[in-house]
Amino acid sequence: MDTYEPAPNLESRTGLTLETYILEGMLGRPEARGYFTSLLSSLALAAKLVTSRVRRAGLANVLGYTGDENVQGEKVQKLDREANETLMRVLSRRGVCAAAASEEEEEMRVLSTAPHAKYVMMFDPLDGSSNIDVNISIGTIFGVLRKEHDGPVEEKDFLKPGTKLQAAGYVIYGSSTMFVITTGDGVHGFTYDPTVGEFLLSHENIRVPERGTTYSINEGNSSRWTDDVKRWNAWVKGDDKATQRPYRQRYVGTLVADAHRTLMRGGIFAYPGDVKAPEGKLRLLYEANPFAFLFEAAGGAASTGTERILDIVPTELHQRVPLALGSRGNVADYEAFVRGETP
Ligand code: AHM
Ligand code: MG
Repeated sequence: MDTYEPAPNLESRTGLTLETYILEGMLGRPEARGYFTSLLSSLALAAKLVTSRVRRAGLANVLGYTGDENVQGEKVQKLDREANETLMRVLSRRGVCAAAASEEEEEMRVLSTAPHAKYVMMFDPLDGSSNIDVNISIGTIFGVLRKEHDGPVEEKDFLKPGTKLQAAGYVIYGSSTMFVITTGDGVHGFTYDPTVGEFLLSHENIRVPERGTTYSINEGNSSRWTDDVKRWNAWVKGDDKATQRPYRQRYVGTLVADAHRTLMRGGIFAYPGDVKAPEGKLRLLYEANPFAFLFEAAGGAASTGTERILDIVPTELHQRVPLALGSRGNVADYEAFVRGETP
C-alpha cells in the first residue's frame, strides 16, 4: 500500500492567518500563550479596523484638520484621532493591557486594573500624518513591554530600554496593507486580504540585507546638519564603483514607509539631530525603539550615531532621539562618520 506523502507546498506556512500564527505560538515564542497572545490578537483586530478606515479616508469625509493640536504642538487630523481611539478601545477590552502611551496623548492612559493586566503598550497610531491628505503611505507603530510588578501601573513602567521590548511592529497602509511583527526572534510580514478580512503570512523571516545602496534622509535640513553628517552625506553621493556609490536617494516622509523599504531592500534611513534640534525629530518610545527592535531581529542595526538605540534608558514618554536605521554595514559607515572617521 502506498504511504501518504503530503504535497511539498502543504509544509509552507505562507497564507496562514496572523491570528493562527499568534495562537499557535509561531512568533518565535512558543511559551508566549494566554495573555500575551490575547494582546497581540487585539492588535491584529485594531489594525483591521484602522485599515478599513484608512482605505475609505477619501470617501468618508474624514480628511482634514480638526483644528486641535496634539502634545507635540502639531495639528491633529481626524484619522489620527480615530486610529488612536480605536487602538485604545480595542486594547482596553480584554483587560490584559494595563496602560497605553500614545504619541497623540500627553499622559499614559490606564486601560485595565485587572490582575492579569501584565503588559503596557506604546504606539504611534498614525505615523506620517502629513501624508494622509495626499494619498501617500502612512502607518501604525507599536511596542509592547511587560509590567514588571503587581502594583498600579505607573509612567515608569514605560521608561524601559528597548532591549526589554516583548514585541514590536508596524502596520503599513501602502499599496497593500501589511502587518509586520517580531517578538525578538524573527520578523514576519502579513499582507491584508480585504476579500477575506484577514492578514495572511506573506513574508516569513524577513532579513535586512547586510548592505544596501539606498539612503533616506530629509535633505532639506542639510544646512542645519553637523559637519559629520554633512561629510557622510557627501560620501554616499560620491562616485566609487567598488562601493556602488553614488547611492540612490529615497524619502517618503513617513517613517513606516521609509523604514519598511529599508527593511526589505537594505540601505539606511537617518533622521539625525541638527543644530536646531540636537535630539532630532523622532520619538524614542513610539518610533525609534519599535523599529530598532525590528531591525535588530532582522539582522540590521539602529543607532543614534554614537549609541545603540535599544540601550537608551528613557527619561520621559515623548523623548526624541537621533536615529540611523538599516543594514548593519550602512549603519556602521554612518557611525564611523559621526566618530569623525571615514570608512
Ligand atoms: P508624525 O508622527 O507626526 O507623523 O511625524 C513623524 C514623521 C515620520 O513619519 C517621518 O519620518 C518624519 O516625521 C518626517 O519628517 P520631516 O517632514 O521633517 O522629514
Ligand atoms: Mg510618527
